[in-house]
Amino acid sequence: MPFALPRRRFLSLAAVAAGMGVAGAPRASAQPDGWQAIADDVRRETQWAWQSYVDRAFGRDQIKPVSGGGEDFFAQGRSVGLTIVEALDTLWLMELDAEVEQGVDWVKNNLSFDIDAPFQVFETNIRLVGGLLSGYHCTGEPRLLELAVDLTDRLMPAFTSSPSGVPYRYVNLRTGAVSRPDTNLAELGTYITEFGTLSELTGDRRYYDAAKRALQVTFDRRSPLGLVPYSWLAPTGTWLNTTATVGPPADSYYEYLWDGWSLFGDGDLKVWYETLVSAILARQSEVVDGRLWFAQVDALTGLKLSREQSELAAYFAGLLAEGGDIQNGRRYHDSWNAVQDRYGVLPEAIDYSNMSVVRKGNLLRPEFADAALNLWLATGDDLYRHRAQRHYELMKATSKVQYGYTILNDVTTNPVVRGDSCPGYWWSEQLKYYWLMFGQARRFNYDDHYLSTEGNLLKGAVRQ
Ligand code: IFL
Repeated sequence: MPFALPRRRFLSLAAVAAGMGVAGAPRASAQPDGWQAIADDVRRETQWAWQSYVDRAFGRDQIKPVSGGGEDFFAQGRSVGLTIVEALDTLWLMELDAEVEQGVDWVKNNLSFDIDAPFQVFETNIRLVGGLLSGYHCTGEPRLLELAVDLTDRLMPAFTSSPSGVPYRYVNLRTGAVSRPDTNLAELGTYITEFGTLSELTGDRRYYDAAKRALQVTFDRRSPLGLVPYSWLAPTGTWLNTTATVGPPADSYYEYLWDGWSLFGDGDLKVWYETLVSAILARQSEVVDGRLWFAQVDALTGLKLSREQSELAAYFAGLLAEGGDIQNGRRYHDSWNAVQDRYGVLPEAIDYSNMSVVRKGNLLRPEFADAALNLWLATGDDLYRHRAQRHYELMKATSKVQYGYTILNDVTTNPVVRGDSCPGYWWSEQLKYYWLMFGQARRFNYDDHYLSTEGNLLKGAVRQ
């Protein structure tokens, strides 16, 4: 049976036309201007870091950029070339075609998912399934799609073994054995764009339906205040706590409600997004010293439980803008920009009641740049390019080491304290966001595109 969901294009522009707050705003474009020098710099840094990865850790999941070794991400001793898969579409958008070929060749000759080890379903989906699909979308290489289908079929027992349809957290890729029934909103609800893309490409609805069911179960069980706690038990599809947050481990659940609507035109998802986000704005938002933040609250009583704000929550500024609420998106990004002004590189978490640092590291996080890109695309306001430029310069000044870019263990000291790891998402996310904002990305459709929570391009590649 062919997969047939109504597609809806130019959604954000339609939202603008519907009077959602930005009518008349100049649209972001890729016209030549003074940004080219910094775009070239981003491309050079990417090429240099890629070469180090090839020289020192090719095929390993991640490079250790200080010591020059490699490390595994999903399972000890079982690297699956995560960095390669994550980097493919970024390299392609930058027209680094020799590097793309090098990566695709490695995947074709080496990558197999017949692995007798439990893999985290969420990370496997957003990083590997998404990376393979975006690589396929950009290059048209059929092996990438074959591998995405094979891998997703191996993930499916996480959904089909659960009576509620809410997926288990881990699945053994070879045996299909599932584990960790205790899960959370992000890990149970961040599938619909990758699985839906796969359903479109294969004509097999099972993927889309499985992803949507988990969203539906959790939406239907929202609290009477319209809030969804973050901790869940997979087989029963019931809450394990009552705390609601827009940060981890809930974050990308909200993204994928909007994204599923944006990509596939599924009106249910739009209603679910709007219902939940209006409850979040009503119950979780708080203004402190003129800055907008989102508290962790009790989903039943609305009581504020914590004013700790994870850096990862910065994505919400961009999501609000994508969903048409430009004003709150701008305000929330302003709040995070105040943190950038105060500390330079953003710490992993702050207490917004007094702007103090709660967690001192920064795992090369992309969320501030992600939100800047989405706000720039929605408003055309160069303010967001300037903020992203500062983000890039701060990263370069603090994270660049001998063999690439590393996470930081403490951003509050001078000099910063460095770790020795380069997460896969760094290749898929901020390098791409910077490039799209600063460069004239000839291979990117600025009017009609989709970037996943991991920055994977699933729509909008311009292939000549
Ligand atoms: O994997 C990344 C992705 O953006 C996500 N969560 C966290 C990571 C980056 O901080 O959805």
